[in-house]
Amino acid sequence: MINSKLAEILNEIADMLELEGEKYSRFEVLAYRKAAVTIAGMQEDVEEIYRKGGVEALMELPGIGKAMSSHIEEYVKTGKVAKYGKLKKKYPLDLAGLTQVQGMGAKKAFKLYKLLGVKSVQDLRKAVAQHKIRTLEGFGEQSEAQIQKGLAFLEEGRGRMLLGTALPEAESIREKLLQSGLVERAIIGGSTRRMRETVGDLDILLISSKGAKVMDFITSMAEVDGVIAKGPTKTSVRLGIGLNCDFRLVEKESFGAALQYFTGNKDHNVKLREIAIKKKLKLNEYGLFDKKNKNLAAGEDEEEVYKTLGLDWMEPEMRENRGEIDLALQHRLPKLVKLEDMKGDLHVHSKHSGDSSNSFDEIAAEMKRLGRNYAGITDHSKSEYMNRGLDDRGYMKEFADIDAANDNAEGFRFLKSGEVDILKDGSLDVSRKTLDAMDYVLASVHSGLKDPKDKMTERIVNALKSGQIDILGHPTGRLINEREGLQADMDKVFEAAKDNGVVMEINAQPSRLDLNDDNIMKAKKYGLRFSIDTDAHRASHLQYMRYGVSMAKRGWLTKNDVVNAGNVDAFLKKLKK
Ligand code: DGT
Ligand code: CA
Ligand code: CA
Ligand code: ZN
Repeated sequence: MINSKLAEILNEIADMLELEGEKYSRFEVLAYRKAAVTIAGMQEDVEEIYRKGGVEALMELPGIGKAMSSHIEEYVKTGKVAKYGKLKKKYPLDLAGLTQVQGMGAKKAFKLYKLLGVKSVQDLRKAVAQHKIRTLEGFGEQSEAQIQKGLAFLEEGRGRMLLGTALPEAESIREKLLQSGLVERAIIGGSTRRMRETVGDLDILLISSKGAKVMDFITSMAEVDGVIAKGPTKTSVRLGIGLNCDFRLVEKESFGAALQYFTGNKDHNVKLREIAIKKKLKLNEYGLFDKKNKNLAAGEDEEEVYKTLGLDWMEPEMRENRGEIDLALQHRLPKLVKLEDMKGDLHVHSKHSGDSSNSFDEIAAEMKRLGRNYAGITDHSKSEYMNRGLDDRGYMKEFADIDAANDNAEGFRFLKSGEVDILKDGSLDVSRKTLDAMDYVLASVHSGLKDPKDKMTERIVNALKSGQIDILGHPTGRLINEREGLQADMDKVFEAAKDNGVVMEINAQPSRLDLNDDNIMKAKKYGLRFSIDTDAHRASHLQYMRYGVSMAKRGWLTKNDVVNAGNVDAFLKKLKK
């Protein structure tokens, strides 16, 4: 899948156009950024779209016009974008890498390149270590410390890729393998199957009677950049998107055991193996063997492995050795919420405010396609002036439009809401009257994310206590691999939420996944309820629901814990409670 590489190129073009200054309008730069966001957020391969429907099909994508589609066509055909190459000669620094450092924009990066010759993240690390930045004009000690912090944060997430990037890639590789006619089964295992928020490498299990041909097919795939190891049963490759992928060929009679083993995680497996040993059995990736070396779990399903050991089968999301094995032994596993339970989405942006291109029609059509039948429209409030957030009049006008849309929409319901900013003192950015006109209120913190912990805690707790909030949006404000998010005493936040009946959001954007699994478990202990929302800014984002549901599963949530798992009447009734 070329999406993430292409998005990176378009983004870097935008960076370089910005550096070019007045020669290019803000509008042009924005066009590249918009296209990059669209492409990076797509679950389908743009190459496929182009091959099936040509430039016309590309131009139907939001934010993709004539210029962008011709860049995509060029990239598919030649593997290059000429405009990128030309600009790159003038700006020979790794802007994509450098701008990943928190607080580092293209202009700052270019300045450091001109002054110190910094071309890469590695160079930047050296410059910081040698304290070369603090003495530069316009930088100083504080700014050097900030860059250092950004680098440390980047290091933490190094080599781990967002699930939202890794999973579509894995699925597209799996699809190609199945279509090749060379394999009978292909299953994605490892952390990707467990739906961890980030993935270290992909693990794909295969059954095939044409082993050698399969391995040749794999190493010749367009997605593959380099071959790390190639053997009859195991091949490891480096993918172009910057991730490794392990392929393992498995015998039919070992498939269930292999799938269990390669799904992990490691600690879960170790614990399972101990249980086997206690039963005088041997568990490994080939099977579950008794003393006579007979395979007791020689099926294609991993359920047999669990059953034979006396455990109930459990969903991969639970397999993190956090107590799930004991529950499975006692046949007390929770019945986890499912993607199909999700009938509504309570955090959806529309083009009534500035950072979204969704029309109501597009939202309804895509959600119906996905089997959902109601959407809460949550456009930003006025403090988000960059996104042309709405003032009270703006909301009232939007609510009138929602009434009209509901009159026309068949089998679909829009709810009136807003993503209301929680201001510094914990008050809300919208008048009481407007809040009263909403079906429910979603409120989030978007500013001052670096404020000290006690100040931030007070701000959020004050907002929760106001009695005006129904849902707290993306509660920690983190962006995985980009920024840590706000610092708050989550115990105090959850306590205040419980006292005031506020629902916690699980934001399903792949870079947010906020709350995360640990916080979900913690919040559930406080007796809180949750909403799982896509925070869609484009219709294609509505597909992110699966990441949010998996995060909920990783936090062991059931359908009952989730206010929008079910129809709209059930949700509105739950709100009143
Ligand atoms: P990742 O790739 O870091 O995101 O995480 P995983 O869980 O995909 O880990 P990976 O790719 O190293 O290994 C895939 C699975 O193989 C892992 O989830 C469990 C199993 N596995 C790996 N190493 C061991 C081991 O030393 N012992 C046992 N019992 N299982 C292992
Ligand atoms: Ca892995
Ligand atoms: Ca692996
Ligand atoms: Zn937000």
